[in-house]
Amino acid sequence: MMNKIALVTGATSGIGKATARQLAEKDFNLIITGRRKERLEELANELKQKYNCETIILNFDIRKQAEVDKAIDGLPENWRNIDVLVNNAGLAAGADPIYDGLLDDWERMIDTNIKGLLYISKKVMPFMMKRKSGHIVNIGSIAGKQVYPNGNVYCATKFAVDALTKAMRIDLLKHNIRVTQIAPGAVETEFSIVRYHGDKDKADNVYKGYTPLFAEDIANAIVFAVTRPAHVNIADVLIMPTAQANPYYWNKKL
Ligand code: NDP
Ligand code: 8X3
Repeated sequence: MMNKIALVTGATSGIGKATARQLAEKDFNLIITGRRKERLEELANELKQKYNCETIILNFDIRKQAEVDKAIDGLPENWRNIDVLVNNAGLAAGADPIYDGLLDDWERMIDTNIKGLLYISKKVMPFMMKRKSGHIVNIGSIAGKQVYPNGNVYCATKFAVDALTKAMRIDLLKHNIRVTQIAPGAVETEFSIVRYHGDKDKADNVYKGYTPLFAEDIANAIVFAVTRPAHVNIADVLIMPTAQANPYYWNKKL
């Protein structure tokens, strides 16, 4: 029997990369996406060597609908039987009061976290609907459950992911497609370096005084969700470090 196929967006780093590794370990074949092509190539080689995993690399910017369409249209026929879509690619850009926010940051977040997720889902859902089978996992955030100071537009994009997850679950119900949201708190990845526009000191500061989550912790939850029996849908999982109660309350030892 053919191995299952998972498409993981944003697999060049952090949660997406850890998820690709753990799915390969569970015998999935993988379609991995991102803008940094060399990283995708390195990961594909690693997965082949360690797990004998067949991998297809799709190198595109998820904000560009034409690039998304071209990449998915170019998939070989037998790779269109995608069992699992992990909508992970995303970012925060900036952490300023809304009146100081940069338009470019806002547009990057809206275009990636909301529109990018929609573009790729629009292309993959028909494959799943045709087979009356599939599982979509959207990576939301604690920021999509509670708004916090200076989180404004990032929080709005993750509230949108929360809403889209619920909406997908309703509309895809009759097509037998499972929809899961995994909503992490603080995970140490490249996330904060991106958010603070490359300022490593500011990024490091986010994870000081406590043990944050690691990308592998979130990958564990994703793999758990997508390996449940066919009649079980893990709908929504909020995961935080033990030292975080919500966006406001922390047990930091500084
Ligand atoms: P990383 O910065 O480590 O990884 C982000 C991934 O998204 C990279 O692979 C990046 O690939 C990809 N990506 C970003 N923009 C684009 C784009 N325009 N086109 C294609 N791919 C893109 O961060 P995380 O692993 O932490 O983030 C993954 C997801 O988890 C995001 O949706 C984030 O919002 C969410 N999240 C993260 C939390 C955290 O604390 N870290 C907490 C809650 C949610 P490349 O740059 O190569 O294109
Ligand atoms: C990332 C977690 O708390 O920085 O989504 O918004 S947080």
